[in-house]
Amino acid sequence: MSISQSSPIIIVGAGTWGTSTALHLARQGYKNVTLFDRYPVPSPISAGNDVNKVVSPGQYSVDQDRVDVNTALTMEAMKAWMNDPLFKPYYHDTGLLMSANTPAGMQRLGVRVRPGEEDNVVPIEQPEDFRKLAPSGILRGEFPGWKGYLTRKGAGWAEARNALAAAAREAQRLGVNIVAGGTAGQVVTLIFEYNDVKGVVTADGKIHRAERTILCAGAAAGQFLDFQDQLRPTAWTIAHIALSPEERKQYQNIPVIFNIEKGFFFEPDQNGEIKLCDEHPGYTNMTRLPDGRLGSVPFEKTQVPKESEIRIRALLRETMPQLADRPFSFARICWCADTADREFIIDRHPKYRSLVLGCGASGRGMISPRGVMTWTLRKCTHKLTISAGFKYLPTIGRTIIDAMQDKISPKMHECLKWSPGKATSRNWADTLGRFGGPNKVMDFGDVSEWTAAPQRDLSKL
Ligand code: FAD
Ligand code: FSA
Repeated sequence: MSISQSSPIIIVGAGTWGTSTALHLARQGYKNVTLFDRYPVPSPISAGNDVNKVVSPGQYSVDQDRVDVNTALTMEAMKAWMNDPLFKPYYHDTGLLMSANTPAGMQRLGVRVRPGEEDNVVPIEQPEDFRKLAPSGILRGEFPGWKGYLTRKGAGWAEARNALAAAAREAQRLGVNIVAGGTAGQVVTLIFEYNDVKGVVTADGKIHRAERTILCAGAAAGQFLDFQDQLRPTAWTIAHIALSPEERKQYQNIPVIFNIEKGFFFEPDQNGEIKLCDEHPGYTNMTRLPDGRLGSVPFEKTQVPKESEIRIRALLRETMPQLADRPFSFARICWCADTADREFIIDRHPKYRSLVLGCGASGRGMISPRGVMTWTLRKCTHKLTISAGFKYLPTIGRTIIDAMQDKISPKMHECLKWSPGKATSRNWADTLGRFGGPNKVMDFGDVSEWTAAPQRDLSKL
């Protein structure tokens, strides 16, 4: 049954993708949209509730159809970060350094830059070239074995939480009903009826019926629907260190420094803190589920494993050793949902046709060893290997609505469709092509020691 602009539509999850969907529904004139979240926006458990996120036109596949789909999605998002008045204020075009330091990492990075032929993408191979990426004395490290390339313009970072909150405010201004926080916002179940989904029930016992229900619950999506092992909640690790007011100015205007085997960091945020992540294949929390199956179950924690702290400090020792022993001012684990091939799931459910899925937003990336591919950008050939879910905040909602309206192109549908076949006999420990740490998926069940960074109310940052 087709819907009209006044049909009731419910979105579960006011995180990155749910908020984007609400915004685009409102922009397209839909008048009866309700966005539910367990927490007030920005939710402390949203992966997008973070000071900053990398924004870049990353390419990640060897398959031409996927390259085309990714190009369409990333170009649309990049254009919006640079031109949409709602998002433009939150985008910082600082440039992005992508690097690695072992032969395997470098092969995955696939850098094939011919110096001098492309002014915007330049190889960075010597320690002094890395050090020159920031004002003198900031990147003081030895960068041992690091090699990579700098994209000078057209890549950088976004003020993640601020952009997410702005998108939610704009959706609300355009008429979206946001029910966030408390029992009224917490969805406990979808309403399964006549082989379809007809809305949601919230923790206050209320029944909310809808003609379309859009599931954008990030790492929690598997609580509402049997994804047949398509989603693996997986967590990564974030820490902040605080700079003095004098240091803040000195550390500004540096590109995002990203090593796909060690981690990444950004220039200081508006509070004068530097955010750092150690890179690794992720942490699961494998648990026996009530139905007897094994699954990774997300939980909240504003600390990181001590082993993650050690990795973050190792990253600092190689890059900014002067900060390597500084205490963390904040730390948190951050959950995403990885599909078996790291592709997104944006589709109408094949059985429950009124249910639309905007799921699996973990970083897309090259998963197979044959993924050593170079591609040509003007005269220079190179490849970026990551294309994760936050950067699509300004535009992904439009694609999710296309799926809802059956307007998605066949090529895009093929790429993003509900595909339990890809998850048959899924290996939960698959690194999915990621590097870093022990080069294997870790499990929180094996973690005995955590940091003791100061606690902070994440919704008030
Ligand atoms: P979320 O933003 O997590 O939203 C899910 C929402 O569902 C939350 O608001 C939650 O409160 C809500 N919810 C959960 N349960 C319920 C319930 N029962 N009822 C109602 N609501 C509920 N991407 C990039 O592009 N660049 C980066 O640099 C980058 N860095 C990252 C670093 C880390 C450490 C991590 C973990 C991810 C990173 N990502 C990055 C990926 C990106 O953050 C995610 O892909 C994206 O934010 C996921 O969006 P989402 O809407 O699917 O999930
Ligand atoms: O350029 C990007 O999209 C960065 S994604 C950051 C990250 O932490 C990954 O490095 C990690 O592997 C995971 O996908 C979560 O996001």
